[in-house]
Amino acid sequence: MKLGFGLYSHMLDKDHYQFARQCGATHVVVHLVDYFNNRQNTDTEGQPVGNESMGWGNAGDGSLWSLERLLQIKKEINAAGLEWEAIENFDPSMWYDVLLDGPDKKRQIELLKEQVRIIGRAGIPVVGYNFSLAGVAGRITGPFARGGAMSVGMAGVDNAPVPNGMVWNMYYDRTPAQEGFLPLIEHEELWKRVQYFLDELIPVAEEAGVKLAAHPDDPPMPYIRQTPRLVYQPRLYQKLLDMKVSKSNTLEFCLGSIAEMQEGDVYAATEQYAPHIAYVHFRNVKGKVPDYREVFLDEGDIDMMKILRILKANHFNGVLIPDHTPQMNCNAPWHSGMAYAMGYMKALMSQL
Ligand SMILES: [Mn+2]
Repeated sequence: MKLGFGLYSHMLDKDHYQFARQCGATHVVVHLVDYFNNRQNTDTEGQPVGNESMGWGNAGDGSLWSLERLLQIKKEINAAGLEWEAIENFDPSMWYDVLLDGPDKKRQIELLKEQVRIIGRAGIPVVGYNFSLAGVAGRITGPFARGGAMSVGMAGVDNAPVPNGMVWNMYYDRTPAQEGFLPLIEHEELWKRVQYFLDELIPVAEEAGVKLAAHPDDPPMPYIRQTPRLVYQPRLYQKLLDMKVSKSNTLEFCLGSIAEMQEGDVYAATEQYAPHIAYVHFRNVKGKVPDYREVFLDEGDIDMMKILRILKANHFNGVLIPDHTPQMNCNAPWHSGMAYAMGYMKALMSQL
């Protein structure tokens, strides 16, 4: 197994690469979507939360990430002694009508195919995605972790409808043709949409030597903001795998989201899905939806060492990243929280 580090788009610079390396990372997972809308000082924000009306702000302009741009970033990552393992998430502006079954779906799925080919040519082995209408929404921030460390959690379900022009918790269109909200659909319709996505994209990913890796729902409720969710119980990951059997149909295995699910258990899920995991979000929580808190790795419900042993016994050899972590009281809340998580992970991994 390899220790990795996740970097948001505004962190793609030498200092952050060196910080990751100093924490012991050998690999990085990179977000190219800007959830922070170009804000520079985000050390106190840690992870995007947003609110109902703004979400995470504006999506991109629909253009693809070019080969030149990816190769330039890769060069800088490699210069810091790191490998680029994955890109995490497509920009909503690239595929909103694939998610929404809208009129531009066919053109956008071709764009995604081209993006996957470019990612393959850049030699990046994995692209993570989250097939979700509401996205990561409906969470709250507070002093929920040990010592009052700021973290994220959930206290009840957010039922505010999603405005037109927004999907995946970002705006792809600020002035949509129609005011109002996303039409209500059921789970069956969402599964039809993901089937189309997999049928079209997986063969291209196979050819490009890229794995598509699905993140489960965060938070894992059957509905958020009046939209159905896809993978909100551990068993639904199997349904996703069965829809398109391929070495490119894989999982971005988020331990926190899986532990938050109301059914199943995180150890059985790790055992079951280990052969299909592209990379792991290694984080801990207390509680389950609709009432849970993100906490430090060593104070949550999950026995993290037990997870590592299960992964090892199942020959998982991929990358683990901390995903999110509580923030610590100092001038660098995000950095200190991450450094704590990385040190803890490195120590656990050395005991395997
Ligand atoms: Mn995650």
